[in-house]
Amino acid sequence: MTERRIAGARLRLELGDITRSEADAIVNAANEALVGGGGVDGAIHRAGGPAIMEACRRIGGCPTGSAVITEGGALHARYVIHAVAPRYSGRAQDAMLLHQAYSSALRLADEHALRTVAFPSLGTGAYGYPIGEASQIALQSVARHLRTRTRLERVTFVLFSEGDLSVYREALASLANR
Ligand code: AR6
Repeated sequence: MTERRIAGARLRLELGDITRSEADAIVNAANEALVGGGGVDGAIHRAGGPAIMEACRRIGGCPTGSAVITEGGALHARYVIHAVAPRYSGRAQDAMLLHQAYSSALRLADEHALRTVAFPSLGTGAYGYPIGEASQIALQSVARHLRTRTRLERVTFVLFSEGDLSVYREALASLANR
């Protein structure tokens, strides 16, 4: 576990399975149709049960770079925040859309007065975002949010492999103080 304090809150990195997180909300790497899929999305729906998919169906969809919130079903987390990263294309807009996916999720967490939220590495699985660049965008987006007026006390990235964790550790170490 690695941690850094940012404006009184904690930004933490850990290795594990996000479905077991005890945060108030876990973030899902969803698709625009909110229909479920593989990766972390599949794992969250399997662990959380059908109520989450029913809520997604009622919402109907979520454009790339935005996020929606549902109940957490059978998960320990009270909520799931479904955020949609871009499919990596190599174009300049990818970075902006990935940043927006993180900031939309964080805004929803604040709107629901949540204190703790856990993220996976959005976009770096099926959607192909190179993890070196994605990890910097992810941590910068969270750090920027924590420096605003926020109720969040802890944001945790739950990384799924030692390799991913070490990339995020490097990005955290090089995160500027302001
Ligand atoms: N806990 C934490 N991280 C996980 C877990 C888990 N249980 N399982 C996988 N990861 P991906 P994307 C990591 O593909 O790239 C889905 O089909 C994984 O190793 O889940 O945003 C959706 O329905 C990787 O580092 O999300 C969409 O269609 C990271 O989570 C599409 O994939 C993200 O990989 C979204 O693709």
